[in-house]
Amino acid sequence: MGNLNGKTVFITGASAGIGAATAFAFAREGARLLIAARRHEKLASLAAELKEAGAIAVHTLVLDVRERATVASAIEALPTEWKTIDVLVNNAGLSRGVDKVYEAKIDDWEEMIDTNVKGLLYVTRAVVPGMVERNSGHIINLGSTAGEQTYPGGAVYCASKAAERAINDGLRQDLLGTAVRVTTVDPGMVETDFSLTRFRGDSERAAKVYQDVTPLTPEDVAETIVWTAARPAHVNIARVLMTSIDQANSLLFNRKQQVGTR
Ligand code: 8X3
Repeated sequence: MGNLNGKTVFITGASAGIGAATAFAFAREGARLLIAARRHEKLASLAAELKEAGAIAVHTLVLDVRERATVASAIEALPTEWKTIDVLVNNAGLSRGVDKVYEAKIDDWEEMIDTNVKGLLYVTRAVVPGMVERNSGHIINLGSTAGEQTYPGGAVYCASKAAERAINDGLRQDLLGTAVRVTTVDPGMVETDFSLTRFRGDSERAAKVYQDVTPLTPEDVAETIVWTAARPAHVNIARVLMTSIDQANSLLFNRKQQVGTR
């Protein structure tokens, strides 16, 4: 698919879910992978598997995107051969809780906004100047159907994804006149640890989210991400909004053949 062979792809939140699936999808294209996440052990085992899957080289970066100073210094300190980033996949993100705004834990808000909005910005700020200088590159942000339509209990998570969409659109305008591309890939329900994280390890509650419905898989999203990156250099896919066949939008699902809300 396109010529991604030998391209350096930087993926945040790469240790699991969509991030890990995206790393494998780029590995199969013969990319060089710079994988970042908070958990070192996960990254180390993933690195070996990615090489087996076809990655030309893999470099791991233990990184919490919420740490502004560390993000800047870690990217600045990358070995020379990893400094030329061709594709940045801003995937790190999470949700916490489904509480009503007037009852929610403020720490949950901080974590979502710090990761999904500020973290994405910190990484973007550190990586994009090099792309502009080289007049080459592609930023692919992970948005969500949640950024397009808010659902009950999701106000702050949805707000963080609406912010991602605004940043994506603003960045594309800021980069007009350069050859740097900007894309947001906005999936609906994807079966990952997303709900387990949202419900802080309550697996029964998390499983209910995917009950009687066929969600997207991380691989579905990963393939779409790689497809956007593999378009010819003059083609910028601005946005891909994608759901499984059992989801119409943020609010409407087909569960057990009965159309209903979340
Ligand atoms: C994840 C989609 O609807 O579960 O971004 O919030 S949803």
